[in-house]
Amino acid sequence: MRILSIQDISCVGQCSLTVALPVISAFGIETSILPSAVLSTHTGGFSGYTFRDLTEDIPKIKEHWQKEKITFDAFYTGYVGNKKQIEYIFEVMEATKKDNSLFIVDPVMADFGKLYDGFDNDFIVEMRKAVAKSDYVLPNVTEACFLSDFEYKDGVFTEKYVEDLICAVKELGADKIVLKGISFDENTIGVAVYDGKKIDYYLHEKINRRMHGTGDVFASCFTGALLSGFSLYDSAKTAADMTLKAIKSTTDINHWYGVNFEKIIPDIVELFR
Ligand code: PXL
Repeated sequence: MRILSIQDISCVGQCSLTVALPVISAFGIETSILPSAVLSTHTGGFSGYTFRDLTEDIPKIKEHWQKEKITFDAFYTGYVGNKKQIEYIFEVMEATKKDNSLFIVDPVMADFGKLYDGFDNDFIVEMRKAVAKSDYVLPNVTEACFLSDFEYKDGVFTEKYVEDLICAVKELGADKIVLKGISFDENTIGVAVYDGKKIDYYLHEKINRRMHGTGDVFASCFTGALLSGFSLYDSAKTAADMTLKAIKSTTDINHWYGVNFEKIIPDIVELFR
């Protein structure tokens, strides 16, 4: 079993590949990487970060892999630096996929009602194509709204709002959807899991603290669990539990830029003991 994770390297910041690589590896899964860019830090809260765009390396990397007959059982994409990369990612997948390789898309681009630095409408249009090709898509509510042109609402939702939003993402061509950041009251938060037929919820305690990198911890745990044979619902539940534990492990109030996901690595290893 070998997976390819495609996202940036933020040298400091506990996100993207510096999370995916250790977390998925802890599940015992060989994790290859395709860095979309190298940044000195992530873009959420630091200023003056460097950004080395690796777009033009992608076709050359693909050609080499093709020559070496390297293939992957699954692809997991996260933060992608620009819309051209999405097109290149499709080419990489075409060249290196097997008959039944899985495509997991975390459409990283926004949170709390706002696009991250550097993203625009053209990027959203391109990301919709990735969602349409995906087997599993893992948006937060903001990303789901941008992708499906749905009205964004903050805070506590109604079931009708969540169901309509999932329907709107499904209309983009998504197959299975895990919608993150669902809350029906002040004290709980969790995920809505759509398996193609019905929606199930997994709700847990809500920590009232905005943290960076939690989406990447969730997506990496989800991917690791799914590829380890967990069901869709159990993968989402495991990912939510692990993410909550990583948040709770981040006890230093000044540690604002990420979560101490390192503390969940022993739990992941323990899952398969
Ligand atoms: O955690 C998502 C993420 C990944 N990579 C970079 C980011 C962000 C969120 O801000 O800036 C570079």
